[in-house]
Amino acid sequence: MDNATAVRNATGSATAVRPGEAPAVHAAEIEETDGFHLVIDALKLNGIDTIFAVPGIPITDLARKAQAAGIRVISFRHEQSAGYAASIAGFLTQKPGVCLTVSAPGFLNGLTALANATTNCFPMIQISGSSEREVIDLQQGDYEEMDQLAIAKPLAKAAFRVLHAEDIGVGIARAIRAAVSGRPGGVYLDLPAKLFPQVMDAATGASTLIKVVDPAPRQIPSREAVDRALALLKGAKKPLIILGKGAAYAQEDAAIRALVEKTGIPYLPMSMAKGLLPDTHEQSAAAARSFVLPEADVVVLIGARLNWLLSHGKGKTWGGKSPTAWGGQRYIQIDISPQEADSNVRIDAPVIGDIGSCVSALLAGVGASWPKPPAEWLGAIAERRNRNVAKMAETLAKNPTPMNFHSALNVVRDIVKANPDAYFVNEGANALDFTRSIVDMVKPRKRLDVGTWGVMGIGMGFSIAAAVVGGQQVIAVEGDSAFGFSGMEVETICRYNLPVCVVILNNNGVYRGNEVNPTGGADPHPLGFVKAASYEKLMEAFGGVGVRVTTPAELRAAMDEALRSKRPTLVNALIDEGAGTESGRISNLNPVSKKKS
Ligand code: FYN
Ligand code: ADP
Repeated sequence: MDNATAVRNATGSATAVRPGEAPAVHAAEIEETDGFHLVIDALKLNGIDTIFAVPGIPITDLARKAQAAGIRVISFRHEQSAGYAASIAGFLTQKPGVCLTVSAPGFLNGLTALANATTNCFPMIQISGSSEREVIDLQQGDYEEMDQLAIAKPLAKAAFRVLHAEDIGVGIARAIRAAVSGRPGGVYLDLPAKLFPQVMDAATGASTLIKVVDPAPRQIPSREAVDRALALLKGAKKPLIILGKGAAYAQEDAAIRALVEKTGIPYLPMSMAKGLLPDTHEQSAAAARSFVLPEADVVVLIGARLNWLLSHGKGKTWGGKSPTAWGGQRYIQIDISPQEADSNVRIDAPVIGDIGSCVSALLAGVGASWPKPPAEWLGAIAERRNRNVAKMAETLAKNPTPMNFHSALNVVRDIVKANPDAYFVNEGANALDFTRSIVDMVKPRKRLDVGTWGVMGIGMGFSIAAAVVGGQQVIAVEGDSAFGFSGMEVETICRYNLPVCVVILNNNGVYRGNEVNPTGGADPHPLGFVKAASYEKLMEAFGGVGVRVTTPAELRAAMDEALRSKRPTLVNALIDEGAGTESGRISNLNPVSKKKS
């Protein structure tokens, strides 16, 4: 049918319409719909009420009409931020976050976020417009020509393309199921430009839409798996529970807390699982992390993978410390993905199912006679924890000039403690690592950070999404380098008047800002930025509040006012440019040449 689009009239017979041509109107047609409206109706039918977008060819009118239809359309300055926003909205709500991008370059900009969502197990759908299939496939040089589906496939949990309006309902249903069922992930949905103006009668169109029933069905673990796990756990002398962001995602907070408390087992939260139980909980072993990991004999992983963040269960260490041999632990792993077990070391007792069902099944086997962990184990952890906490308190009490990470974060710690409902976004290297151990979280799913990849650039996208779908104040603590990746989105924050307080820990560079060009040449050092840059003016440029601070007292006053006023605020906290180590706590991953340059 050469360069034409099949459309259907009220009788269901197909006619051909060339691009730009209005479809023939038949007297019998009462009401028509088109591809634009079918996409919107399918999303709405499935409870998708927000889209994170960067409008342009060919999805401009989709964004416009989605807003007109009552979907909240949050329009960004760059697709990567829109994608990060969608992915964290998915994490917070268990509904796929939807990101809308234009073809080729916009698609590629969003793809980093889609890949990051897949890596982090966040449910997200990137819907991208694309160019003419026929021209792309013959590589004839179309506007923004790219075989987007092929490129997205290896980076997404699933990828689909819809060519005909009558398939939109199925396409969106498949995308939703793929994003949220089993292990959640990023899904790509390719919608070529020619799909949107395809017309069909409204009643037929409506009948093609699918409301997905039970999109993330419970998966019940087998009795044998649960019994095997309980038997292993019961015999443990040094048990440890590790809570990962899968546990936070599952929204089974009460069951998880009951399991931890009824067994009396110490637990370690991974970064985004902080607050699942309050960090102040007496069973938290966070402040004894490097002690409990090698020492534990039976480890229960709940929604956490034995990846690099847990040194693959093999005891590689970080931060230049001498290698601590660990390994030989026995593992119980609760996960929805049956393929996760044995990915790094042997898993003795995999418990496969959704976290709620698995934890409840284990809990049912933990009666009043359940043996509490041996006192020596708990005592050794308490001793190590108390020592680390006391050392930390000493460091935080100092008030050096200039301000450093610790004296600034001491203020942030107090303010987060006083505002437990606020979302807390965090990225950087030192700005991430210091903050993670200094700032306690007391509520689940409040701490949102760089996740599995340690990705920089999530800051403003995550902040915007948290404010939009969470409806709460957001505090974002950013390294000055990290902020640069998404800084332009402060315009978006101001445009939507969101209660976001960005705090930049500004030490003039990547890791720190005091290195100089060894050649003595005019170029700055590759890790250095403009000294004492006025980031606060960026927020002022768009009508928000910008504050420049150099002392903890000024930082406290600025943050207090931001949270009181709820206005978009950027606090530029100038700290010691020599503060900060290479790559923060993971310097072992950053090879350094021994040869003098
Ligand atoms: C933790 N700690 C504490 C507390 N909480 N001390 C006192 N009080 C409290 N509340 C201690 C903890 O016991 C550790 O000391 C130390 O602080 C650090 O804790 P952390 O951060 O939990 O542990 P660690 O070893 O750094 O964790 C490893 C890691 C982590 C890989 C999981 O570094 C991480 O999540 N890194 C992400 C890095 C990243 O993605 N960066 C972005 C790219 S940056 P000890 O027990 O004495 O060791 C590009 O360059
Ligand atoms: P962390 O980085 O915090 O350790 P990971 O992202 O490595 O966490 O691990 C999350 C794990 O949680 C993944 O293996 C994923 O399959 C699992 N998961 C996610 N949602 C659920 C769920 N509802 N039930 C069970 N497991 C889940």
